[in-house]
Amino acid sequence: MAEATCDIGLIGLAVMGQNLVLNMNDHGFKVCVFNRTTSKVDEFLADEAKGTQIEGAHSLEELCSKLKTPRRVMIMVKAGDVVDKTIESLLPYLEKGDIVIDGGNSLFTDSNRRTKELAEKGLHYIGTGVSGGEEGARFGPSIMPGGDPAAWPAVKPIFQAIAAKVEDGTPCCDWVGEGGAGHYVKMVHNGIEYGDMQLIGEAYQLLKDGLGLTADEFEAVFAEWNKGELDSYLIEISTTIFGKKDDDGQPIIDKILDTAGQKGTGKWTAIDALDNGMPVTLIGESVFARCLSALKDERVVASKVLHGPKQEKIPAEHKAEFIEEVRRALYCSKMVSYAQGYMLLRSAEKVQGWTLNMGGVALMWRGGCIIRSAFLGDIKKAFDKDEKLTNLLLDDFFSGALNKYQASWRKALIHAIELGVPTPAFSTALAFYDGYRTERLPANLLQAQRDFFGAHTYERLDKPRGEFFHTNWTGRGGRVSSTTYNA
Ligand code: NBP
Repeated sequence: MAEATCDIGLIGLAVMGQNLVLNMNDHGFKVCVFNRTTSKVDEFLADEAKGTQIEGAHSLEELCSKLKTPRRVMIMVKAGDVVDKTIESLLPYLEKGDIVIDGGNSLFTDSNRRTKELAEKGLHYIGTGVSGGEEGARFGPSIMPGGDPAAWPAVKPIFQAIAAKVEDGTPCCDWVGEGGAGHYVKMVHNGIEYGDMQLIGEAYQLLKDGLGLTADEFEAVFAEWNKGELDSYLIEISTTIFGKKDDDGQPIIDKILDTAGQKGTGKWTAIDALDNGMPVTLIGESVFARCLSALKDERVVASKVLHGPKQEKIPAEHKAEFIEEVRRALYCSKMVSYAQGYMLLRSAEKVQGWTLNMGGVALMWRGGCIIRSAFLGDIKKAFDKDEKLTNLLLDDFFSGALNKYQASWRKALIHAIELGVPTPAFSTALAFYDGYRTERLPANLLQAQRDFFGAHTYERLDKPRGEFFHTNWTGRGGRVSSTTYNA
């Protein structure tokens, strides 16, 4: 019988699992590891984990026998059925009070279900988002835990020790909420990441096609942007990417095929937004933009058949002005994207019955993760000022910046249209901004049409909300109207 000396067990020695284990070891926790292909356990112990106190196991039974009770077992495997199968195989070796943690990118509804199913067996479940990729996992990720709150005190010291820290030392990890709340917040994080990346891509293409900037010039422009309002990890790594040369001395960026991949979390965010009736348009457009990029062969054919405007470059004397317009368009669109992401979080609170700490979420995203940025500090301040804030765009700081920059944002888009450069995310952000600030939208006509063809009824400006009217538009319809409900 093995001695139960390990603080935590980790299953899944791929890139995230290995790095999290090494990070836990650095912080003084004794970890026991297991992987389906057990040769990876031996390789890891002989290589990356050599000289550490990390232990290995060749079966789940052995893993569980080496853990102090209550046992803490973290699963870092491919999301989906694999997680359910792994939990199933673990159950015979767990006892009441033990804690199962899923740190992969699981769908939040799976985490809702697993929290309940394990609670029925007397086990505690934590579904946690982990962001920051390989380097984050190794040196400080952003960690977004949810699930069974009873398990949090036992997991908190480990997670907060290994998480990234902001300037004052606060860890980018705190309790998010019950059930799938942690994975939900991670899903929205990933959706926002899709949006940020698409926006940066559109700024790049607009400047490339509009001014013909070279990779070296982009490196300089992005380095400058990274010193101001756009200061962020993604702008920083883009700067490095622009500077990286291939073996022949040419920039690698110019040689990379323009088709984007995706693993599904952006799509989940967009689907959830549709399910909840939330206009999270920028993330939706970002997912579709990746889908369009994947149609490379069709685009090559279409490029020879379909004409755009005669592409005139922006005159050289307007170069600095145009770069600044694009920077402002990027910043304004980013504000809209985050405002939409937070609208989705607000709606999830109502639908799922969670209470999310919005400022706390901004703090968790402030460091360690892919969307980390100075800007998240401003979001945190907005929710510190008013924790019930309905929309970020209504906070003084954000409304002030938008009012100041909106004219430049529009100019950048006018240039995009004139040049024929696709800017789906910039454009949808501006459309949302204009829609959100419009007191009277054309939905009155839409309601009249619905009532005309389907007797769907409408409300009136001159009557209290909740009173529904039907007009016999042609004189031929009956008096019966359709039931009012939202589908
Ligand atoms: P992968 O998502 O590539 O998963 C590989 C791991 O899953 C290996 O340990 C593999 O074991 C195991 N596995 C598979 Br695949 N099928 C299995 C099965 N049927 N039974 C048992 N184990 C199985 O690893 P990752 O990139 O480290 O990501 C782990 C989790 O973290 C995922 O949910 C991912 O979405 C999430 N995540 C990844 C990142 C990132 O940057 N990569 C960032 C944030 C979150 P094997 O060695 O025997 O094949």
